Amino acid sequence: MEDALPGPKPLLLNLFEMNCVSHITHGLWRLPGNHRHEFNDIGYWTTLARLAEDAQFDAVFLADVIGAYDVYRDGPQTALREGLQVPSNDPMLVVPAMAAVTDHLGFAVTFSTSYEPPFPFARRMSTLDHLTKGRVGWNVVTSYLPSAARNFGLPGEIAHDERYRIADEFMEVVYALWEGSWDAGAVVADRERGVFTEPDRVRAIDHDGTYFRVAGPHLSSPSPQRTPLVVQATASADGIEFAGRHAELVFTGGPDHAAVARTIAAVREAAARHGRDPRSVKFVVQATVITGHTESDVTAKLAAHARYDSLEGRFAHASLPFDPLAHPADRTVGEALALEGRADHPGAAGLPRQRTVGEFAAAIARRERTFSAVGTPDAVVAQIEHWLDDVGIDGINLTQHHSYGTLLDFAELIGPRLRARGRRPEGYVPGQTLRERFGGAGPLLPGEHTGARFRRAAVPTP
Ligand SMILES: Cc1cc2nc3c(=O)[nH]c(=O)nc-3n(C[C@H](O)[C@H](O)[C@@H](O)COP(=O)(O)O)c2cc1C
Repeated sequence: MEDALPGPKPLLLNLFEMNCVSHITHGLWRLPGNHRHEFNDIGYWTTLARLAEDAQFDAVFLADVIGAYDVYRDGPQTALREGLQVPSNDPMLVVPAMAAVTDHLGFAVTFSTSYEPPFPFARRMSTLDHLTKGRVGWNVVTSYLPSAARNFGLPGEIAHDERYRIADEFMEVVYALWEGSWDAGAVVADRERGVFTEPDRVRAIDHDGTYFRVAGPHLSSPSPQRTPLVVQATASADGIEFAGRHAELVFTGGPDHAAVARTIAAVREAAARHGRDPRSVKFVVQATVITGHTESDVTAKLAAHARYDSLEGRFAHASLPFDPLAHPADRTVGEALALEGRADHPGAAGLPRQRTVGEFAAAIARRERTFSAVGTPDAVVAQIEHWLDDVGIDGINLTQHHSYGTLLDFAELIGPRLRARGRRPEGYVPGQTLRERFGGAGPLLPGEHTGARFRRAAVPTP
């Protein structure tokens, strides 16, 4: 008998969030009926989580930054006025609220390896993994804002390659704590003998490295996944190598589909070099979906977005080292930079100096996301299937233009069509950890993963 044909490739589906009013949709917090400004209220998060679980999303993916955007116009004023990722709150702290009102929804939380030490972070993640019964992932980032470095006592940003060296050692420490410090079965909770934990099944890690010295033992007992699902946001050469060693899910992007396909191939090659199954690494991209019952519904949504979109928010988010609004449109970007004394600013390196300021600003104003599906539900589904089958991504982080409208539109118009076409599962698998949801064979890191080397040989039960 011939092997059965494989079914259609399924879509991994995350809702993209940030604990702030304006994440990546500049100015749209003002859209009528948008609840984004309620992010300080725990009710915003519990409502969001319930809706996301009703819509059978795999996870809420929480981005984060640890400094204000202050390059544009030499200060944080524009970011503050626009609500651009400031004010913003800690992403980890909203997870228990969302977990308490859901049973299946996962949570991928961003945390940077560059500034805060690994020991307390490992404990916080273990706590979340326990409280959620294994529904958390960690989006490993190395950060990119110079302002973040200054918040942690450094004069400026750490060089890109060094950030990744720190990140590698950070991973060694947390793997040792999560995978190696406690044996399975160390906690016996034996009332008769008065023993809660068998002391000889827990040990120090005694890490003594270039950037960190951590004694251990880990303070948390092993959580359902031990190491939470390792996610990483990257598109650079250093990042690709790191992803090959560590990432189980890569959040990536690029200027076009071909660039993203190249990154996917490069990470898979790096994973194979590190002895891992290249197909075990999955890829998600940030995606825009704007849909409605009819073409005119879609047109109306686009018109509302155009009305509220903020160009200054986009400039501040892009950390432009000059102000296009302060120059005549026919001046070149190079001339504008020189006039502002910014020709040698690090942020000016990739700017198109020959273009006029007017053309440059217009390009930023109409900048489309690399993955953008706008139209009737059938057209959107066809686009998503093209991304899965032809570009090679595995899933999306859905950009929210409107809370909770974006989610409700997807739930009503796109989710059922994806399920009918075999692109989404029919419901959740009870008790599944986030690692299993994203393709893992079990709740723990696979044996060939870099982190599994930190496991101690199983101790036989006496
Ligand atoms: C798709 C994508 C999403 C990212 N999201 C975040 C984020 O939420 N917070 C953050 O500090 N950095 C984020 N980063 C940047 C990372 O911090 C990364 O360390 C930075 O150096 C850019 O990645 P790369 O240089 O390895 O491509 C993101 C990067 C990419 C490519």
